[in-house]
Order: sequence, then C-alpha cells, then structure tokens
Amino acid sequence: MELWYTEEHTENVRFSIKIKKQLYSANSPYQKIDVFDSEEFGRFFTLDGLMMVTEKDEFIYHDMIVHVPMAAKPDTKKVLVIGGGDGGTVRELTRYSSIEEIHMVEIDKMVVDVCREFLPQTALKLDDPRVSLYFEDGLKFVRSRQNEYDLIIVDSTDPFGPGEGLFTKEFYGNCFKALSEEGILVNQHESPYYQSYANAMKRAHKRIKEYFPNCRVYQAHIPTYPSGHWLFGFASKKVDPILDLDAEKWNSLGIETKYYNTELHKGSFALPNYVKEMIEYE
Ligand code: AAT
Repeated sequence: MELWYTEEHTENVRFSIKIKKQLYSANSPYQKIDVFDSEEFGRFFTLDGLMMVTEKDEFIYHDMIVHVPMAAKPDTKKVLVIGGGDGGTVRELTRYSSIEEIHMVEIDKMVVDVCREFLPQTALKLDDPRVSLYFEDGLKFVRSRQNEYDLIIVDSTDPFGPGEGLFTKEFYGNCFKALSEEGILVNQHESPYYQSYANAMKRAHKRIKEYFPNCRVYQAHIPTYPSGHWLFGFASKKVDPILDLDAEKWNSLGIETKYYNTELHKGSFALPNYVKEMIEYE
C-alpha cells in the first residue's frame, strides 16, 4: 500500500508527498510531532500536520533567515532565536566566528529532542559552546529583556496554536526593547499567495511597522511551504538591508552557501507588484 503525507494548503488545495516510512509520532504538551522519510524530500517533520522542515529544501529557509541579516550587519555578536527547535537557524549562525552568543528559546523541548534524533542535518550545532537553550514561551522570554541582542530571529510556526503570541503587537514591542541600538528583527513572514496566509502576513507587517522605522520584506522559493512563495520580514532601528550590505566583506568570510549569495540578497527585496500593494497600502 502507498503511504502519502497530505497537507491542506487551502480548503480547496492539497499538497502531498509519497512516504517511504513514518519514523515517529507523538503528542507533546503543545502539539503533535511527526517525522517521515520520503524519496523526494528525504526526512521531514511536521507539527500539527503542517510542514516545518525537509532535508531537501531546508537550506533555502535557513540561508535566507540568517545570512540576509548577517550580511547587512556583520558585527552582530549576540543573537536571540525564537522557535527554531530543529536547529537549522542556529547551525547557520554558528558559521560566523564573530558571533559570541546565541540564545535559542523554543517552547517545546520535545521538538529539539526529536530533531536531535531524527534530523541531525539541522540539529548538529545545538551543542556549540556559544549556544544556550531555553525551553520557554518566546513571548514571555522577551518581556524582561532590554538592549541585549544585535539580532532577533523569529523562526516560528504559523500564527495558530503556540506560535500565535509571536505575531502580536506586544511581542514586536518587546523585541524592539530587547534589541540594541542598531538591532535587527527578522521573522518568517508567511506567504502572500493564498488568502489566509496573506492575511496573517499583512497583519504581522502592519504591527511590526508600528515599532520599527525600517521595515522591508524579502522573498524566497520554498517548495514545501504553501504555494512555495514565502516571505521574510526585515525590521531594524537603523540598518538598511540593501544600502548597508557590504558584499565584498561578506564574500571575504568564505561562507559556502547553497542558496544565498550577495546578488540574490539585493534581488530578494524586489517584490512582485501584488505583494508590494499588500504591504504598502494596508
Ligand atoms: N526552522 C524551520 C522550522 C520551524 S519550526 C518553529 C518552531 O517554533 C517549533 O519548533 C515550535 O515549537 C516553536 N514555537 C512555536 N511557538 C513558540 C513560542 N511561543 N515560543 C517559542 N517557540 C515557539 C518554522 C517553520 C515555519 C513554517 C512556515 N509555514
């Protein structure tokens, strides 16, 4: 019998991947965690039935969520990652020898444990000596932080369930406070394509704009996320992601990437007209 994983991208659209084997399934106190193995995408894990990471396309998401802000502000020393229990974001951050400290706040310890066991490709740098793990709600964690981080990366689930608080005004205001004078906030910013994701995206963008003077949106193609067209939010107190990009400097670091490069960095901020309209006129 053939086994297929199916995600409903809308009420009228489904996305399926043929499964070789289901490797794990359990309910944590927060969500249902499943791990599958497939021919096309390798191993992948889902939370409450929604795709989080596949071995084959995770490089796109993790390159873009990390290297864009790092190239815009190469003197970043202290980083906060919220969510990101698979470890992919931390893995990319640890490639910068200039980063001194990484705090990762993941609400669900079971995600980290499961990824350490089944997805070593993303989890392998969670034991780097610069990394401290906190198993808490990111919304609460940032409340007490002030002027502490150069970069906050919100590597969260979509705004349903435990991830909901990470799309609120309160959260973005506290991130602003937790950032240093030249701090940057990057978040996974949903998709502009299907209505329900686009609504979440517009709402998030509007809220971030209430606190941060510079707000931009950039894009990537992520085959296993709904519609494949995914956005990231770049918000900062001072740094401009294009004007402040020192391509020569980033290239001199010798960090080898499969997706990101400094040309693509600039190009990723060039948005389709329908997306520009959504974020400028909302
Ligand atoms: N690196 C890509 C993987 C993710 S997973 C997002 C993580 O955010 C999950 O492990 C989840 O447990 C964690 N999370 C959710 N809510 C909170 C919270 N309030 N505080 C801390 N961590 C939280 C991102 C996938 C993006 C999917 C896009 N469709």
